[in-house]
Amino acid sequence: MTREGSKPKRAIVAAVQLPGVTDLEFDASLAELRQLAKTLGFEVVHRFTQKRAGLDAAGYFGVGKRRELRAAVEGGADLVLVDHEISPSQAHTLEKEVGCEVMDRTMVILEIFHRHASSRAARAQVEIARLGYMAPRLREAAKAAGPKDRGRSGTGGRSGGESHGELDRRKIRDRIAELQKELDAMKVERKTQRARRRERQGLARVALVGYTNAGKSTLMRALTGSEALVADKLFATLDTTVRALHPEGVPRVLVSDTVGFIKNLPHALVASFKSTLDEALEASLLAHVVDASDPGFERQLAVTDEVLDEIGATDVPRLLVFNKLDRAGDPATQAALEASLLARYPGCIVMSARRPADVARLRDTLRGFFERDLAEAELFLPWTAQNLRGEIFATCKVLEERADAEGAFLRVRGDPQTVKDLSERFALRCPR
Ligand SMILES: Nc1nc2c(ncn2[C@@H]2O[C@H](COP(=O)(O)OP(=O)(O)O)[C@@H](O)[C@H]2O)c(=O)[nH]1
Ligand SMILES: [Mg+2]
Repeated sequence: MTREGSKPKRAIVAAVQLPGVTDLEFDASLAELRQLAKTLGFEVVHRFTQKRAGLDAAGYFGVGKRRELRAAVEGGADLVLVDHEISPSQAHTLEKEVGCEVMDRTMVILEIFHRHASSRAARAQVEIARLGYMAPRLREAAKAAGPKDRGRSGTGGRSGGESHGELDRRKIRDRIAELQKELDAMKVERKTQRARRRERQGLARVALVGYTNAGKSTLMRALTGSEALVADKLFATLDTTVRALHPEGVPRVLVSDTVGFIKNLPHALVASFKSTLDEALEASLLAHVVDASDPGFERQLAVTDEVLDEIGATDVPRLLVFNKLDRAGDPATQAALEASLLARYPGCIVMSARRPADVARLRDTLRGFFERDLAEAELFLPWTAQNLRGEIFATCKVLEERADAEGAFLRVRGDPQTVKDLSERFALRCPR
């Protein structure tokens, strides 16, 4: 329903500020929702807030405020994003009164996870969360619409029919049970997956991980330069962006942008969030991007590390990238922060995505990581075995080629295992 068309949907981010919530927390949460909206390709046109002692039971905002919101929507918006999880009846009332689709925070996050779920397990896990979210909403839609009517359009009461409320609920229960069974069965497959992962270790892949708003997508664009997506079948991803480091070198380094960590993640979505991080396990290097200008960055860093360990990424090397240094105060403050980060996190990078020289430094570091492990060798390919030429060119970079009466000499560079295998098969002279 929220797929990007030619024109982005215009969204209003809206929230009630409850008494216990400080301005700082409130603003941070809304800023995060705004960022999530951008992730989905929406254009955020307006921010709409109200201080209240509690959420209005009928329609989230108070009656007067709902009228104001309607005016704001009529001023030019296609949907309203609410920064709480609201009840189905609150959503229903709001949609009716403001005159456009309403998505709550949970719905927004589910949509992002849905787009990022690349493995079969992740897709099943996200679908379970979606169904769990939808079940009470269908019930509500059935109640509100009466027996003959259709459910509300927004969150997906899709099937018609007389007793669809009851029927759909049973279908949802069955489907969740079915998916759960599939997930259990997949656990058995984990071993094969791990083997497959090892197989791919020869490939140079970096996954950008970290909190939403840390600057992952910005860095991805800056590092890869081109807008062209790499259709890498080995990644088997659907919506995730995979691009090659630009300009390309040897080996070709692929960068992928993973789903961001969310500060305000509803508990029911934790499992599906972790499952969408699966793709990080396929990388040979995790570039952990941290917003150094965020006062809470240390806690975020710790949480990210914890979750990466939990999903089994313990043995994937990590590079800590502290970003947004330019936002961390005046030049003296920035310099002090940089020095302290370098001292506390040896080997880390401190940078700003806004500074091209910093981006170039990051690119070199990433490249260096993969070049470090390359091996070189000279192969001899007799004229009688020219049919194997294609294989060599496909697995290695051929640096130099010369020929004599018996065959061709190829100087190649590639990952050590490939080069070793080739060296054993083609009478060679290995340097060193
Ligand atoms: N000042 C500053 N802003 C940045 C930097 N990197 C990213 N941003 C901004 O931070 C916001 C979030 O960036 P984005 O790449 O979408 O974050 P993601 O959620 O991690 O993908 C955007 O408005 C970026 O323009 C940086 O180094 N300095
Ligand atoms: Mg992003």
